Amino acid sequence: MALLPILVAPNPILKKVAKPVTTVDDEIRALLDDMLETMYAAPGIGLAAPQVGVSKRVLVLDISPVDRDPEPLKIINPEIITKSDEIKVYEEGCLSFPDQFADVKRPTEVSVSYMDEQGEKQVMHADGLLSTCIQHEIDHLNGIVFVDYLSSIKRSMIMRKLKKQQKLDE
Ligand code: K1U
Ligand code: ZN
Repeated sequence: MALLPILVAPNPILKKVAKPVTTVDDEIRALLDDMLETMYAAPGIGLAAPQVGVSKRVLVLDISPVDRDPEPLKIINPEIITKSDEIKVYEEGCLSFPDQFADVKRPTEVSVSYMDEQGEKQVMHADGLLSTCIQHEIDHLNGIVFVDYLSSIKRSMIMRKLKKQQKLDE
């Protein structure tokens, strides 16, 4: 297993539409394991492959509380098949936008089809934080980041803060 570097915005890979996985093989399973290790170390509750520079439709999640057993989810080629009409607001963060948070409106519940690490088709129904997180991660696979939902003023403020921080880190 390996810790992978997480890309920070602005980075063109974060704006690309990721490619579907055609074969679930050991390379994809190793990527999923490395992504989970990277997510736990960050720490985060989700991570999409483009965030580690891999433009493939792969993501990992674990929303279990820190004092409980881990409940990792490894998700390949996810597709949202139903969305609730009800919308909720959640203050989101993103590992590619360190220390930046903003309210984002999304459907309260979604159903998602995907392949697991054995290449078996699965369907999950998600509500609460799992719903927010999986929608956020699927957005990453489509080149969409949470600041895309904000007003241009709020987005510019966040991008300015990130660039300032990156200069200080250089
Ligand atoms: O995609 C990412 O960058 C991961 C992101 C997922 C996410 C968080 C909140 C709402 C939607 C999607 C994160 O994990 S940010 C870090 C975070 O939220 C967190 C970190 C440690 C403990 C609990 C939460
Ligand atoms: Zn993110």
